[in-house]
Amino acid sequence: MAVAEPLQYLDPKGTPTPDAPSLAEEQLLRMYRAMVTTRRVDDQCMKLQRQGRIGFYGASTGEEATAIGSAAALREDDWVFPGLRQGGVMLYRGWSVEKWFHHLFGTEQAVEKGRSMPCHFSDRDVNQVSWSSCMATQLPHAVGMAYAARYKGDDAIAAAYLGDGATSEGDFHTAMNFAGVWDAPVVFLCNNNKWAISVPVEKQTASESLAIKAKAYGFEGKTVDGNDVLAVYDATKKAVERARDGEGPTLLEFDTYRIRGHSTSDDPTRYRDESEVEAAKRRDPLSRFRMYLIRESIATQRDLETIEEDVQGEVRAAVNAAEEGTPPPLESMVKDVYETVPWHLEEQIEELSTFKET
Ligand SMILES: Cc1ncc(C[n+]2csc(CCOP(=O)(O)OP(=O)(O)O)c2C)c(N)n1
Ligand SMILES: [Mg+2]
Repeated sequence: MAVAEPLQYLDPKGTPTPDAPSLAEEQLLRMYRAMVTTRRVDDQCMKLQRQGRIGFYGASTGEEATAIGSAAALREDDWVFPGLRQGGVMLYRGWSVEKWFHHLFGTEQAVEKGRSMPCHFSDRDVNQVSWSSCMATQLPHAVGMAYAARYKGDDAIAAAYLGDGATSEGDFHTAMNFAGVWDAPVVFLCNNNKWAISVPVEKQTASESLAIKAKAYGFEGKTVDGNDVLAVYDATKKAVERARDGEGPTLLEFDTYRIRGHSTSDDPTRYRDESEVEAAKRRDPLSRFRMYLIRESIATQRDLETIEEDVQGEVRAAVNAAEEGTPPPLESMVKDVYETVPWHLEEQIEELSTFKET
C-alpha cells in the first residue's frame, strides 16, 4: 500500500523545511522530555517483564512522536480515547511516571488499584479513558462524547486514537459514519505502524491509504509523517481547531512503525524481516527531534544529556516507589464498583478473607 505523500517538516536528519511551524523553545523541550521519558519507560518495562517483576507490557517504541506531537496540540479539557499505545499522551498531559509504574505493579496506590489489565492506563485527572482492549470500541465512545459536548455547549473535543488494524473493525465504520453525519468535534488519530500483531497493513485494506477512507464519510483525511513530531503537532493542531470551530471531524493517518513486538507476549521475528525494522530505526523520531533541537540551537548536546539523566533518575525512583507499593485490599475488588455492594459479594469477600495469608 503506497502511503500518499505524508506531511513532513523535518527530514530524518532533523533538517526543517522553510514552512515548519515554530514552537516556543520551552514547549519543544517539554515535548522532547516527554518523548525521552516514554522511550525510557518502555526500556525499563521490557526489562521488568523479562525479569518477571511485571506481568505484561506493550511498548510504543518508535511511535513517540505520534503521542507527544498530538498531545501537545490538545487542550487540557479535551478528552482522550486511546487505542493501544498512548501512555505518552498521558505523560505529556501531566501524568506521572510513578502512576505508570503503580499501575503496572497493580498496587493499592494505582489509579485503578490493580483492577484493570496491565497497560490499560486511564486517569480522570488527565481526561483519559482506559485503553481499549476490544479494538476500535473506543471510537464510537469518542464520537458520542464529542457530540454530547457540542450539545451541551462545551467546546471540548475528542481525540480518538486507533491503530491500522482497528480500521478493519465495524466500530471504525460506525464511528466515522456518525462523526461525518453529525459533524462531531472529533479528531481520529490513526497510528499506521504497519502491523496489527502479525498481520501487515497490506492485508487490512485495498485502499491506497488509510487517510483516504475519510472521504467516503464526508470529511478530510490526511497522511502525516508520524516520526516527525512537528508534522504530527501541526496536523493535529489544525484538525483540533477545525473541530472546535464547528467544522467537523478529521482523520489523520500517522505513518510510523512498530519497532518492538506487539507486546511482551509476541515474537515478531516469526513473521517479519529484521531488515524492515532496521530501516525503520533509521527514521527514528527521537533522534530526528534531537538533531533538530541541536541544529536550531534550541539545546546543546549537554542540555539533552541532562534531560536524559533526569529522566533516568525519575524512572528509577518511580520503579522503586511502585515496588514498595502495598497490594490492594481484598474488598477493593467490589468497592467503587457498586454504589452499595450487593449482599452476595459482601459474603464472598468475607469468605475470601478467611483464606487470606497471615
Ligand atoms: C475486536 C478485537 N479483535 C481482536 C483483538 C486482538 N488484538 C489485540 S490488539 C490487535 C492488533 C491491533 O493492531 P492495530 O490496531 O494496528 O494497533 P497496534 O497494536 O499496531 O498499535 C488485535 C488483533 C482485540 N483486542 N479486539
Ligand atoms: Mg498497527
